[in-house]
Amino acid sequence: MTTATTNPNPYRWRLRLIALAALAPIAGVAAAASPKFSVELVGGRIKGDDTLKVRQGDQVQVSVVSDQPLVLHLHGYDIETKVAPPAPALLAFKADLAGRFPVHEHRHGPGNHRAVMFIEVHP
Ligand SMILES: [Cu+2]
Repeated sequence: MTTATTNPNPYRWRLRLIALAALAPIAGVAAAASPKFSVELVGGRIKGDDTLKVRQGDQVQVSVVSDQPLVLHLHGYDIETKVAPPAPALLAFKADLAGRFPVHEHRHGPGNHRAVMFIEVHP
């Protein structure tokens, strides 16, 4: 006398595992990127494009060289970075806030508070 055994189809489980494995790379794409920029300031003015574009959530790194000492102030995020030539300075932050933010230069004396570049954080 034989007992009937339930026979769960092993192929069905295998197919589910394949489906999960296929989804994993898609989840990876949504992870935050780490964009890196290099900018050069001459006389407090940027050479090239004055707008850096990143995505919200990115870990952003901006390497800055300048021919004169100054302090960069990223408004909105309220981050200050001192630039002391000839060493490059690093402005690093996590782009949590979306929007267009000016980076000011702060130097001693009047009239030295103006935007040298902009950082656009796109949602
Ligand atoms: Cu400022």
